[in-house]
Amino acid sequence: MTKVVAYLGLGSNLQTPILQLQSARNAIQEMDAIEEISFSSLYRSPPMGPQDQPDYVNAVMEIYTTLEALALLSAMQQIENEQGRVRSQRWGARTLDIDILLYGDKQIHLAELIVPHIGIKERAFVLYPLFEIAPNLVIDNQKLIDMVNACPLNGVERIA
Ligand code: ROI
Repeated sequence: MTKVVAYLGLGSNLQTPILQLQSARNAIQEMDAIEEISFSSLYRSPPMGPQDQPDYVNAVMEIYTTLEALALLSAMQQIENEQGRVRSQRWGARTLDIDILLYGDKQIHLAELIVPHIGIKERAFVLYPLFEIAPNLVIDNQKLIDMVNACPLNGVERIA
């Protein structure tokens, strides 16, 4: 089985977000088909989208996985659901969101999964934690550091 390096973006703004992320990290670590390589600091970030919702806590996790991309996606959705994720309003508050940001250097264009994740470039709450743990990444021929330098922090701050 080949081991792929993947990056996951985690976010929560309900039900004690820091605990949501810690519990998601534990659940991911416990999977046989996944091995944690690194986990970024936690970052507090103002909501992107509707502003009448609490601030988010975001982080990025680097893993080895033997799961295919779609199997990884459904495993992450299962963890979201186990932690009480309810999909109500588009871009609304959520207890837990786990996005596949990168899956090796694969380009995936399926209805249910687009990788590299489309939001990476514009989202400070993804770029800054990703840069913290993988400063030398190149995504679609563009250096991550250049994306970071082109993206203002927009209120994102590392939680001490
Ligand atoms: N905004 C922030 N700051 N962090 C998120 O993780 C996040 N996730 C989302 C939307 C609703 C787009 N806004 C977000 O899905």
